[in-house]
Amino acid sequence: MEGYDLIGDVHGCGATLIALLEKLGYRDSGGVYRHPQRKVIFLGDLIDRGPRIRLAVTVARRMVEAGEAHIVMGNHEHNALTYTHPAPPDSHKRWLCEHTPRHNRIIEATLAQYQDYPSEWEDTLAWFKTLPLFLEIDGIRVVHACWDDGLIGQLKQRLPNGRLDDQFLIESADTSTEAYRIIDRLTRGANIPLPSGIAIQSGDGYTRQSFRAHFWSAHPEQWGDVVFQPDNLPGDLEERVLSESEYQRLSYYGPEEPPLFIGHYWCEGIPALPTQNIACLDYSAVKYGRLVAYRWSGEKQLSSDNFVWVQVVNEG
Ligand SMILES: [Mn+2]
Repeated sequence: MEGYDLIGDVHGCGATLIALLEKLGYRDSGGVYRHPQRKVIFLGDLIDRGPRIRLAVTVARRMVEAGEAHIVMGNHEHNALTYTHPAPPDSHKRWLCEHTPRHNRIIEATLAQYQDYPSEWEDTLAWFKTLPLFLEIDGIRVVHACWDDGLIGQLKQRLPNGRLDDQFLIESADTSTEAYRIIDRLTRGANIPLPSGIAIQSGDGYTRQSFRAHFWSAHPEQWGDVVFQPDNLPGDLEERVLSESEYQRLSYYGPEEPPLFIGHYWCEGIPALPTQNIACLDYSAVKYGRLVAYRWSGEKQLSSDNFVWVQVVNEG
């Protein structure tokens, strides 16, 4: 074993995933992509938005089940689980995640593409439920959006291998619970609410009332020190001072920690490292960006020379 190839958010770009695997030297053998010396780690968010969701899931799942890859759960897999899980009888809801227009839209492409394959969809949901929320393996760490040591410690006490059980899934749909705080932070990262009346119209057509904050600034003072998303903050909000409670709610991952790989943040442009021990591999593949991998071979200090990517191919 030489190392791991970590692959960012695929979001249904199944043909592009195959192109990236082939560029990395993986070959289809008996329906499973394999490399003689390496294994893949997927960072979650295989589904939603893109045109070849079933292909993306099938390629990744076959690799995981054959022992050729690992994977962590993304917020879109978690959403799919709560969207399709009935709410407990004592609640006022029908589903754990209510079928609002916004939630319907997020999962629309996935439901459409599995529409004629209901048993495959059920089986896929059952597989999603087995995906761990984090990995610590051979000296690296992997999580979809944010590594928070305190919350991961709490999670390990309840679920030592990081895999959901039904009780935890149900609890995670209730914003007042510890399970919600854990899933939200690990798969969605820290979001800081914008002042009331201010919203961001982001490039993907969604309106956001909060912005995504990162977790690698040792002493952030202003909103601009932690913002991590493609859309700029409106007006002069970059200079707005972080309040004490905003500051206290942030996570922090220091430079002495093991290398960490994340997806989730819709980066744009040429892949770059935010710090020497953190790589974000989500480069907005589905918006005709890049599907990005990091080729890790044991180094403690990451290098931007180890990014490998393909432009999104014609998925039609
Ligand atoms: Mn995500």
